[in-house]
Amino acid sequence: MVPTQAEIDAYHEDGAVCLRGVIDEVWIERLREGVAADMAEPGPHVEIYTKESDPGLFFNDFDIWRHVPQMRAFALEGPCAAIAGALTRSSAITFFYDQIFVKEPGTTGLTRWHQDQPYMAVDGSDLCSNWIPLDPITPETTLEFVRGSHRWGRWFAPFDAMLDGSRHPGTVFERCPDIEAARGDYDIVSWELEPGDCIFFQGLIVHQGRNNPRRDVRRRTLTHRWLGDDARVILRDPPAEFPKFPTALATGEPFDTDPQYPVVWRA
Ligand SMILES: O=C(O)CCC(=O)C(=O)O
Repeated sequence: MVPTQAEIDAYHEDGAVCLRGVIDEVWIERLREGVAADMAEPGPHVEIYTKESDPGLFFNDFDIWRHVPQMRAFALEGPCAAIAGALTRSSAITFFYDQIFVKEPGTTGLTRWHQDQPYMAVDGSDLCSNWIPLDPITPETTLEFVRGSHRWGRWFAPFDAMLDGSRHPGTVFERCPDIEAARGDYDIVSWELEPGDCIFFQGLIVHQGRNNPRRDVRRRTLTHRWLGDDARVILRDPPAEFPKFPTALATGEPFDTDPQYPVVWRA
């Protein structure tokens, strides 16, 4: 699948674009198997945000491709790296990591308004994520974006709202405004999706993942983080949350000099 010029323009202008029918049913079924395998035997960094007494279950895991073969095959051989390459107009795409968000029926865990890139030791504008639903997504369960916010030139402090509410203690980032309290002031965009559809978005766009108040459908989603031409390591103090696994890379280096971050696509 090659994005159209209009889709490439939307990615740059809006910061997020929804591409329809880009992942076939065979991949979707393998990814569902991959989620089940990871939930049965999660990786070392898994986080469960719901408490025993909460309704539903909010399960979040990272770097699943390292221990689940279906996730590895999809990351390295699936269609998303090429799409990220076209959208970022890069000559090569390096795979940073994958992440799953499972919100079982009745889960009240919002993934609150945030930017992704401040959580990562990544500098540059060619950090591109994709969000792949494995269940139908409706307005109440979707991912929402503040259109064009990746061009604000602002970096918002990471926070651990879902675990303990703590915020990044450094001073390099400013605090994210309370977008939820003033939704009408922002140009918020979202889509309804079917399995096979995929949203691609830029690393600095402000976004929020909704709950799963529905009783009849699970909300299983898979995200990949792709690094295009200008992405470089930036080490901050305190260190970024990602990468989770240690690396010897230094500020200014491209990620692909560490084999943990394979180049998976070239133009
Ligand atoms: O699915 C969600 O709730 C949040 C997803 C997200 O924030 C991301 O993939 O960056």
